[in-house]
Amino acid sequence: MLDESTVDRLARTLDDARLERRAIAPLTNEHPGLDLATGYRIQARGIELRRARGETIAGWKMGLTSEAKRAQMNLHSPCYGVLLGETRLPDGGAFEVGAGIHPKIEPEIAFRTTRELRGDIDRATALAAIDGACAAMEILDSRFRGFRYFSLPDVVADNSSSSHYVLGPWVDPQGLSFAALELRMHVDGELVRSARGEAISGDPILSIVQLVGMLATEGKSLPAGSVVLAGAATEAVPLTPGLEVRLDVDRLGSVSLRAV
Ligand code: OOG
Ligand code: MG
Repeated sequence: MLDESTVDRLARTLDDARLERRAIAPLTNEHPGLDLATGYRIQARGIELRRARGETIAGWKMGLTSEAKRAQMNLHSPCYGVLLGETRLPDGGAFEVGAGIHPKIEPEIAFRTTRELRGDIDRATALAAIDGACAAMEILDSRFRGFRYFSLPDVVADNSSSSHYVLGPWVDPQGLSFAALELRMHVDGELVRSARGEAISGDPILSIVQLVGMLATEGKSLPAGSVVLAGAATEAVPLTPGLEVRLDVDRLGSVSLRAV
């Protein structure tokens, strides 16, 4: 366990790296004993720094909820990060690659909650608490060199590599079998990634259940009105200027973004 002043210093180091678009060494180089709980404390401190500058919490992202992502990152358990409303890009809009360090994009499904969720909940409770689902893409960016082979506490401290996200139009979720929906991500019109919803936590709704359980261990709840990214269904794709990326999800529709 690190003391508060070290947690604060590491959160500021990551915040500066993000603002200055500069990759840094993993925190575990300097602090090999950094554990997951401390990673979440550094994440929370980093979010406090951003809120103090006027950014707002729009929701949460689950990460490493699919086997494809766990294999790509060589990390073996799910994690979460906070979504700041200011990092949402408009559907069909542009993302400036130079505003990041080494950004990647990945296909996701997002949910919107209508009531507070707390503690040990089941799938039916999570489903009953959402009023919208949509096709979504997350832009990840790691503040660590190489974007690879770092530890879970490092990733968590870095807000689970959150950079930006884009949401398609909200759809009524009731009656949909999210596990069966096919996600297809196209780059410049060519299909580059595809998977069924079941790749995400066995069922994307279970990502909400997991998130609520993880928040509960810290005595926190998932507030009403939260956006939840369920985690990528496939490996992420590196973004370079000029790429047009579109995700189509059965029954949910499409979402797109241009890298500039
Ligand atoms: C960690 C974040 C993973 C997802 O959807 O699996 C994530 C990373 O890949 O750097 O957002
Ligand atoms: Mg993601």
